[in-house]
Amino acid sequence: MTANPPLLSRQHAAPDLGIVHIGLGAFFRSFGVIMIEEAMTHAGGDWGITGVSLRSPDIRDRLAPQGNVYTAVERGPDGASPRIIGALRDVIFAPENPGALLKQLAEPRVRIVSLTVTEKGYCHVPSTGALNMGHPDIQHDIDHPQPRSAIGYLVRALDARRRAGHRPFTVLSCDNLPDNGRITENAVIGLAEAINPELARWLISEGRFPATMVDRIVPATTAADIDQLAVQTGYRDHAAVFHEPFRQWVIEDRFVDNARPDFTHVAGVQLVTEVAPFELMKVRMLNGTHSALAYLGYLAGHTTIAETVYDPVFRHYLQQLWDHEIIPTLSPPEGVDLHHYANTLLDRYANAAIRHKTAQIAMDGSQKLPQRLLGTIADNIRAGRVCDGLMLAVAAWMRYVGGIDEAGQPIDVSDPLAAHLRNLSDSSDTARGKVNALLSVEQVFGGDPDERMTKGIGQAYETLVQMGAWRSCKNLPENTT
Ligand code: CS2
Repeated sequence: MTANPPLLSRQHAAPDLGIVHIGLGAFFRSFGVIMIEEAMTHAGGDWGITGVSLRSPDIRDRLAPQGNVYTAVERGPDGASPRIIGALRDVIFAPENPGALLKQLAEPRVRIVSLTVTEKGYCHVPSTGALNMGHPDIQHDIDHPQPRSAIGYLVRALDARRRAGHRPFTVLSCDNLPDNGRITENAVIGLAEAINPELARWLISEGRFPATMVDRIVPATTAADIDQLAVQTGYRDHAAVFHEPFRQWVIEDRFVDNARPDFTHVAGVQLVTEVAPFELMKVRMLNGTHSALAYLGYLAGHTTIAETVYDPVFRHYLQQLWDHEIIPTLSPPEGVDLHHYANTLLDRYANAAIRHKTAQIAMDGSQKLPQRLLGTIADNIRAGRVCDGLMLAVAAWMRYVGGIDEAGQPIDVSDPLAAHLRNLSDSSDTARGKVNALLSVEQVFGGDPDERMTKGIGQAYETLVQMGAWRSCKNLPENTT
């Protein structure tokens, strides 16, 4: 790999360290790093970022030869605009040197530790939100001072700060989980209690875990993206990211000692006292329909979300979901018109410059379904509303995790429960048998799935088997509730 010094280089000296970010994927490099950099440009402050990868050295190896500078390319319907980002100072691959990461996290100048570790990174039970004490990484982290999980790093580093008489850092979850602040707080305090109850007490009184809602569509970078950028700019950026123009970051303004970047002049950031209505809106309206389109679109042979919504059958299905099955379950955040929000989402999905793969969104469904689809279904059932479209989406997930597509080809299912889900699906030859087996997964569906849900998903699954995803959507009765 060659660095390209004159073209791809830091325009200013790297800012001093203020934030450690765990889970340095394409999303945070397209989102938080950019907005934090803008905050420093407008208002100053030492909020330089150390990025951390827990699972692979790949991004560290791509960024290091470039001095941790990278290009973020905004792709809109009218073209692509690249921009060089310099707020990242350093990248640590944690398993290589856990001690170095713990040391950095314990430094008092680190005032915020932000996280994008995906749903499964919280080691919680998706159907309840509680820390999964039986999770192998949590078990490991209780017994070993050098952690494996993000939660383990937070707890050990917070303990080091407490022992040294320092203030805790704010833990800022930026994952798509409703009440992500509370889930993070439960996980951190749950593990702290198992390690040292005194630490847990300190965190209950001094720790801060603000909730956030994050939103920007960022597909995984491909080799073709990097080639295309090289043609446009004349340099090869091995860590480039490609994102849509839209961005929204709603943050609960509750930081340790009020220490945070000044976001006053940063477009798309809202500091609020209550994130929950924004998060529920986003997780159900955006992520819920994303998952529905991912499973159904994939089964129907569509590769990207844009392709799926260009298909009139899926576009109609999507509109039905919003109008009749999702919006009726929500209370809009102040000043937001949910139908207008849905129109904006449709424009974003239809942005063909963003090749967001259905297979990418389909990943980790067992961790995503409860907050994206199942809560909405439960609310509809409680209110006596029909929600056949959402049931069809869950049935499509069940088809997907069964591992064979409509043409009889294998599906590469990526999910922490993939093997278990496949076994359950294979445990019966009948549609109903498969559905019932999958509904027994407590982590996803809770203890006792509602009878109407069982029936609805069962019927939807049979329809999917008989007529395939496209015709199942086409034949879905108009929802008039
Ligand atoms: C997507 C999200 O991959 C997925 O599951 O639904 O990454 C989605 O693109 C973002 O949440 C948009 O903000």
